Amino acid sequence: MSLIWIDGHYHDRATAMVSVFDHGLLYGDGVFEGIRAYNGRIFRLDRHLERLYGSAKGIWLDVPLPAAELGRVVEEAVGKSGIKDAYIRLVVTRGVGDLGLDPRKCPKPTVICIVDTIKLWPQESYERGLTALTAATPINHRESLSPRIKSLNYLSHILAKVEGIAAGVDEVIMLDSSGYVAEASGMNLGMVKRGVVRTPPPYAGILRGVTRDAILELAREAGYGVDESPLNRYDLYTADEVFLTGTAAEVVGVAKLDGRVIGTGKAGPVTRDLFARFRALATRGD
Ligand code: PXG
Repeated sequence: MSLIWIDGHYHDRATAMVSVFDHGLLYGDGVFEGIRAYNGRIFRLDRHLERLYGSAKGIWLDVPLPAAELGRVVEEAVGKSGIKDAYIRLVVTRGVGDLGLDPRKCPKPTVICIVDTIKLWPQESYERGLTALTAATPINHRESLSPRIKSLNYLSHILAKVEGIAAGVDEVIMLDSSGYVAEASGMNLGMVKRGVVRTPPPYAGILRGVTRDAILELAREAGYGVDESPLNRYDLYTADEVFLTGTAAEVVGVAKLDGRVIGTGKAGPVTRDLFARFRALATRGD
């Protein structure tokens, strides 16, 4: 079952509709967030709202209600849904306009909150680790559509994902147009070398993941070294461990990349430790 709030009204899956003139549909003109609730408690809602409003600002879109109010909508929708372990999708589109691009023709942004159940990778993926390849499709150039903006335009990530599907691997690693490692199709990337957790910095042109930030905090707390600096494929091939982080998957290891076995070829000890720490944090509710 899912519960959907659109501009102040609740719907179920069958009745939740938006106009074909909505610029979110016509042009991918909008922004979104993917959020999780653990046992009814929403994980880092403030961080997600901050990123949503930042993404909206980045595309010159005024969210028609303050962040605190939208936060209350999310809390209420999760409560009403009765779904304790929920996946929440917030979407703000430019709204209904005409068939031209001009955003000024869209007087009212559409605001959507979907509360649904969550589907995870099977347990064995966490133990075995994922297979991955480097996609030929680069991430969007950061001066074009900034990867910091979580926009409704996911085509480059989807095209990368399609490359992975065609090759029969679980995930793809995307590079920027200079060849530096950016992120996976819907997850951030980290690696471990000699006990140091390394990950590309946000300025490298990645989405600054809420899970990524939590993992870096947990890694520091646990006494691992943390290094945010650009990575290339050689760094990943020779890493002791490579892992991916995201709201849906949490923390998952990469066992094989571009045919190279990473480390011992299964989810490594630091990855498993960070996963356990993340689980404890998320279910504790901070
Ligand atoms: N990078 C990108 C490009 C993302 O879309 C992340 C990193 C991880 O960020 P968080 O804040 O979740 O730690 C995301 C996450 C999916 C899916 O199906 C993932 C995302 C959005 C939509 C779908 O895997 N976002």
